[in-house]
Amino acid sequence: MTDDIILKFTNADLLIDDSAYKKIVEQEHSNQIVDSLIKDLSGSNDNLIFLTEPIVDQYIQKYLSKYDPQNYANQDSDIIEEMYNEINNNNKTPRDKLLDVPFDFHVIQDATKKSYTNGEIKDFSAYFNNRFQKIKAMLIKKPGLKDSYPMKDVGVRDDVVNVIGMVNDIRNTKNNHKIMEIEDETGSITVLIHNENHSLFELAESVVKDEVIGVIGSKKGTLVIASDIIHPSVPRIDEKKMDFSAVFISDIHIGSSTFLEDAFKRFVKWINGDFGDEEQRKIANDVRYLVVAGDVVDGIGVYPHQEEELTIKNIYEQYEEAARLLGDINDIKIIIAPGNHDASRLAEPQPAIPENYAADLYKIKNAEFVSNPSLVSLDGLKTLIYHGRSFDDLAMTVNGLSHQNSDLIMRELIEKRHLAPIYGERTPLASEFEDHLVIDEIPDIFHTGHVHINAYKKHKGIHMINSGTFQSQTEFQKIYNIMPTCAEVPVLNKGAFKILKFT
Ligand code: D5M
Ligand code: FE
Ligand code: ZN
Repeated sequence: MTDDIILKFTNADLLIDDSAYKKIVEQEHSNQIVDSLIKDLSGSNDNLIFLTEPIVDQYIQKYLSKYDPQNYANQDSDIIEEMYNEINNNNKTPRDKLLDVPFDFHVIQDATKKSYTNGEIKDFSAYFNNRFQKIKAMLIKKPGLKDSYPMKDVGVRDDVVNVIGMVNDIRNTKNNHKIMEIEDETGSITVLIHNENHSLFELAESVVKDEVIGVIGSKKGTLVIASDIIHPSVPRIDEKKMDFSAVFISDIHIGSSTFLEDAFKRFVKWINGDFGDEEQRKIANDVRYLVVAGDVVDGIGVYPHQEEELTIKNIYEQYEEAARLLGDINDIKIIIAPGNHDASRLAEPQPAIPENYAADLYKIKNAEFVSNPSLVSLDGLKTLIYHGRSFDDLAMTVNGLSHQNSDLIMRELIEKRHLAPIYGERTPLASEFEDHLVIDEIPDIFHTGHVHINAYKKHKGIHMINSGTFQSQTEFQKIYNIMPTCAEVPVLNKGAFKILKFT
C-alpha cells in the first residue's frame, strides 16, 4: 500500500485497511472513486475515520449506481449522508443495522435440476471420465506434473514416470508394501510404494479407490516404484472479511423420539434474540444466515424397525412440524440441503428436498432449498454444503479416520478435491454425465453433518465445520458406540468460530 491512493487518504485523515484498499484499486475508475470518497468525507467532524472493506464496498456500489463514472463532478449530497450514517451509526442494534443490508445470497452450484441419468450403461464411463478430466485439469497445473504424459507411453519411455491416473485398486502386499493399480484413458500401470519410504507410505495410507492422483516414479520391470504421490489439493486462501454471523446446524431428525425438541426451541429463541446471556444475544444479533446440512427430519423406512423410534410416523407431518419449528425464525435467510434421512432421492448428488413432501417448509419466506452437495454465497463467503454420507466409507477404509474426527476426513476430501471419492460402497452415487461431487471451486466454509459429532478446523484458510446434531443417542448409535454432541451449535461470529450450547 505505497502509492498515490494511500497518500491521498493519509492527507485526508482517512485510514484504510488492506482489503478495503484492494477493493478500491480493482475498480476501473479507482482514482475518481477515491477523490469522491475523500471529498464526501472531508466534512466529517471525526478526527480519524477508518475505512473497512464493507464500508468501501457499499460506497462503491452506491457510487456506481448513482453516478456515471465519466462525469463524477455531478454529485449530490445524499450519498454523503448515507456514508456518515454508516460510519457513525451507533444507536441502532447490530441486527437492525444488518437488516438494512439486503441478503447477498446466491447459489453458485446446485445439482437439483441438472442431475439426471438416462439409465444407459455408458453413463457409467461418462461419469468416471468426467471425474478424471476435472481433477486431471487441476493436477496438470501442479509443478511436479507439468511434464506428465499418457500411461501408454510408460512402457516405451526411459525417463522418469510422471502420470495422472484414477486409482483402480490399492492393497498391501504380504511384505507390507503397497500395490496400486492406476489408469488413465490410454492404459494402466502397477505402482509399488515401498514401506521403507516412510513419508510416502504414510501418504499412501490415505489413498482410496477411485480418486485421481499424480504419480512420479521410476520403472523396475513392469512395476513403477513411486517416489511421490500428488493430490490436486488447494492453495492457502486469504480469509475474507466477515461483518456478520452465520449459524450451522444439521441432523435435526424431527419426528424421531430422540429429537431434542426443547433444546431446539431454545436454539430458535436464541437466534431470535430472546434467549441466552448478553454475549450470546449479541452474537444472535449479528446472525444473517442459518445453514442446515441435511437430515432435517428422521424420515420413514430409512432403517429396519425405524417406526418404533418415531413420534411422527408420516413424512409429510414430519416436514409440517419442521416448518412450524423453523417458521418461528425471524429475519434470517435459512438455507436447507437434504441428508440421507430426507425425502430426496438417496443417490448423491441429492436434489433439494422436494416441495411436494415439504409444502409448508417451502412457505417460509426466507428459506432456500439446495441440493446435497451445493455451493452457495453468503454475503460473498463461498459455503460448500455436504451432508457427509461418504464419511462412513472413509472412516471404514482409511486408518486414522473415524466419525469422531470428521475434521480429518474433511481435510482429506479437500485435498482430494472430491466429496465422495470411493464409488460403490455405502454412499450411493448417481452415475451421470457430470460428477457433481468434484470440489470445483475452493470454498471459504465447508459445512458438513451426518456423523452427529461436532468438529472444527481451519485448513489452508478454509473453515471446516461439522455441526453435530439435535438428536440424542439412538439405538443404532449405541451399538456402534457413537457418542453424539447434541444441541451444540457452531457459529462463525464475524469470522471467529464459536459453539453455543442449548442442552
Ligand atoms: O447417521 C447417524 C450416525 O450413524 C452417524 O454417526 C453415522 C452413523 N451411520 C449411519 N449409517 C451408517 C452406516 N451405514 N455405517 C456406519 N455408520 C453409519 P444418520 O444419517 O443420521 O442415520
Ligand atoms: Fe443424521
Ligand atoms: Zn445422515
